Amino acid sequence: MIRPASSLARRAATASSARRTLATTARRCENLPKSTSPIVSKLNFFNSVTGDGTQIPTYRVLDGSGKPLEGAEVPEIDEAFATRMYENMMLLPALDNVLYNVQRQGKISFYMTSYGEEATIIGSAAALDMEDEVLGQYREMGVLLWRGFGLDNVMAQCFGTSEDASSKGRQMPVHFGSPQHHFHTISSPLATQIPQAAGVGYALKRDPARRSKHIAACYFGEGAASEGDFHAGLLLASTIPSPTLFLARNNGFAISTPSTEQFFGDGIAARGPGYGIDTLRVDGNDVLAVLSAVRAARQRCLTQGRAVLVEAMTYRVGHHSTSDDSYAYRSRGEVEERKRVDDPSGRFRRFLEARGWWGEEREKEARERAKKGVMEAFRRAEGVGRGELGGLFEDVYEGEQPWNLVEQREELGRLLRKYGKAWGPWKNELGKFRGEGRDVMGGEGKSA
Ligand SMILES: Cc1ncc(C[n+]2csc(CCOP(=O)(O)OP(=O)(O)O)c2C)c(N)n1
Ligand SMILES: [Mg+2]
Repeated sequence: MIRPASSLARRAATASSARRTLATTARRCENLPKSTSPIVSKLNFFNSVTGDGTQIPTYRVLDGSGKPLEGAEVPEIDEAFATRMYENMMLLPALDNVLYNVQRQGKISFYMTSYGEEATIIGSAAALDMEDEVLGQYREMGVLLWRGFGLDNVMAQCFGTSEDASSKGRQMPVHFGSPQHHFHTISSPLATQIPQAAGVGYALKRDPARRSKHIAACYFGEGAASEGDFHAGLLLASTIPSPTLFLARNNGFAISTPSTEQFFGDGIAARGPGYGIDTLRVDGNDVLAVLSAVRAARQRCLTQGRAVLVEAMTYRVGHHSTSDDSYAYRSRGEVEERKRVDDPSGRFRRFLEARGWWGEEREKEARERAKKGVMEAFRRAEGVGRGELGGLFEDVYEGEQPWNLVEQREELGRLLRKYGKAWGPWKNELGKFRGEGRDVMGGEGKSA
């Protein structure tokens, strides 16, 4: 029987629609909701980012003797840039030597050194744009030095003098901050800078004047990465994409806790892919590898408008801070051995010498210049003194002072009138302030 053409077409259409329905059902059976995960029939647990159980590799340019590895691409640097990096790496320990001892003499209350981490800090600072927003943890003074903050500002902050541009002498030492240098003020509670950085990165992306030009660069230790804020920050930057570079300084310790007790997985880098974040592990004692890694990571942040995680592997040679004696939990031998086998400055110096960019004469001259500059700044800061005591209550809020601060200021005044001259430690402290606290005590500081 010959069917009319229209009926044939109808049947063909019905058959094709049935095929489509079948195919859709089959796809639904194979695939998972909201996922394109391939289906497998083998039960296979996994616990490795690399897929084959090996550790995430570490990117390196220079070997231990400062020679480029075979096949390694030496980043583009000229003599002036390279020697500037080296001189900044040299300035850090010159400052650390003096400020550590100054704290020991009781002239400042606290200090933290960067010994051993010079390559991570200076290499990354040199890779950033001077106007990238930096959110540090506390061991990143070198970023400010690289940006031209200057020794006088370092000393003013650590001594808490009236010239302290970071916080008018009202913060703990090493809690630097400088809007002019795009360096957000350090805060002591660990990891708070990490979600803040995701927000700063997002603000940069929303600002037409800075979009695709600047990134937020966030430094933190591997210890801080155990805080909830680390996870909050990375998730935030991953789901609300922003040009944020997360730079983990894995220096082996969170005060006395060795990194072996801080995580069971493959360091901090292993966590990046969990958040869908491009990640790289770099030898943090190889300044050229850090320079290349951070330059590339920064570029990736800008072109993709997304976060990147870099884990720099290094070693904290100094004690955690002046409140710590690390020989209570690690041997002197271990520290000496690390210094001997891998001194980041020595490694870079050998590279510079091989290029004919550095030598004994320049080394001596630069060392003397660094030491002299630090000593001069130290002596200057020692003579400056603090601002008015009442400044303690200012600038927290704009406009009228809230009632609770007014009450606290009055209470301090009452206590100082009573004990300020009678109790040695307070008398001593008051003497350091301009006006010796009279602005808070009122009148002549008579006893109550
Ligand atoms: C929320 C919070 N918990 C604890 C501390 C005390 N604390 C200060 S530094 C530190 C160790 C941090 O180690 P890491 O992040 O690895 O940085 P590193 O000192 O090694 O540079 C701890 C536990 C703190 N400041 N804030
Ligand atoms: Mg650490």
